[in-house]
Amino acid sequence: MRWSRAFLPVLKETPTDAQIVSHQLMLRAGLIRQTAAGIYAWLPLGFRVLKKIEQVVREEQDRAGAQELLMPTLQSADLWRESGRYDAYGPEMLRIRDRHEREMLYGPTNEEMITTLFRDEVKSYRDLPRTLYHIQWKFRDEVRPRFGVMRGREFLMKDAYTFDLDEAGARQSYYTQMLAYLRTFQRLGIRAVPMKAASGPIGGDLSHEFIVLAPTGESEVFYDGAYEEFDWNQSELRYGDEAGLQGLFDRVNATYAATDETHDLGRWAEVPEASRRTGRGIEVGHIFYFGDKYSAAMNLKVSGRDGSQVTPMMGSYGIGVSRLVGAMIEASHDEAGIVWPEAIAPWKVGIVTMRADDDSTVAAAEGLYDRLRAAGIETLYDDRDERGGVKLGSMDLIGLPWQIVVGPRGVASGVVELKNRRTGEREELSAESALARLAE
Ligand code: 5CA
Repeated sequence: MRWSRAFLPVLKETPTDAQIVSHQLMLRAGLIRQTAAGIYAWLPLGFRVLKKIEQVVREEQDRAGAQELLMPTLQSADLWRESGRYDAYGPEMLRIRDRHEREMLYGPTNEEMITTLFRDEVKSYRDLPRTLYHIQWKFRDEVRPRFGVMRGREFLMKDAYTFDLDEAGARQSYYTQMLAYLRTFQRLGIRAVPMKAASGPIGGDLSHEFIVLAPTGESEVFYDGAYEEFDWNQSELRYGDEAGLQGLFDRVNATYAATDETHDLGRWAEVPEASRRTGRGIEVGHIFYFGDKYSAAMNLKVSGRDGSQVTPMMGSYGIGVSRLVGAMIEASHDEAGIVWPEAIAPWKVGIVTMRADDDSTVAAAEGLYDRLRAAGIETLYDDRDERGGVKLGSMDLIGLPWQIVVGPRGVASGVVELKNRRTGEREELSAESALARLAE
């Protein structure tokens, strides 16, 4: 992408209406613009990041055996009357009437819809277990939307739903999603610690929140530093291996982690002092097992092995995909701007020409841009007619992992400068070597 043709509105000043650094940076670096309270448009740069996060979430769900579908954002009120949640949900639910005076709502979550979809098609124990998910916009009319996409009213969620014949099966499904979550966050390059949660309005007795450490987080957290050592991609952890997954769950339960709501001073005292970690955190995911709460209320039954009627056991599993964009910036930025991990960077490399009025500099930068693109490397080329210093500042602000700075002096001696955004390390090398390095 050429910056001169891009819709990439960066701001020099920090917007005064944004209180936390991720919100400030998302506005300054041109990721989002607010269109109504708690509702945001995703500009091209923000949208690229959102799609990349979504894709990592999708790939890890698929790897764990979940199947993607897509349910609508608008739902019928009748669906929610069946479960009894239409009245229980309260003012967070955005209620709408269509032209025929039918009561509708903008979905805050999809337990009811998935339960009826499943109920209407599935007849036998052979149809279980199943895990279905979608990545779709939700609406919750939060009293105080704040911190940008962190607590929005409209937000993007991955929500998965599991159906099993019995509680033992449902627990395995729960453990499977737990592992998928740990792998998803590890791949995104963030440390998200699973913490036992009070299960809230969704109900159920088995529930964990996944918390990313960040000083601006809404909840206070306490956890064992052992979480910093775990590698959730180790090959011994395999989907389908019941004993292995049980072991994973036992290990998570045995390794202390809690929010202020569930903090247990007795267990905390047993964590070796050197290993105690405290801080604040952002909830990026939440998983729930709720048994037959929806299947019983909505009359979902299948015939069991012995011909009897069985009510499937269910769980639901959410990841705040749009919230993750903010959470990742909270976890990875410096004074100059955002520092994207490579896995989700909007582009891998940014090229900056220091002198847009110098023909040989421009020719070298153009050549490099063509070759990077030919090599399939995602590149943003800042070809704007701006001062070099301004362009370097913008490039730092938007946080691409690599920068190639092309200036007249270097071009004369056959080198460009390759800068690593995270470490700040710079190296002068030939364009060929820079290309080879980035293609690695
Ligand atoms: N039905 C369940 C699981 S699918 C559910 O809705 N869970 S939830 O309420 O915990 O939401 C799942 C995730 O969505 C949360 O962990 C959080 O990361 C994200 N989320 C919830 N509310 C908001 C909001 N107002 N703005 C941004 N993200 C949100």
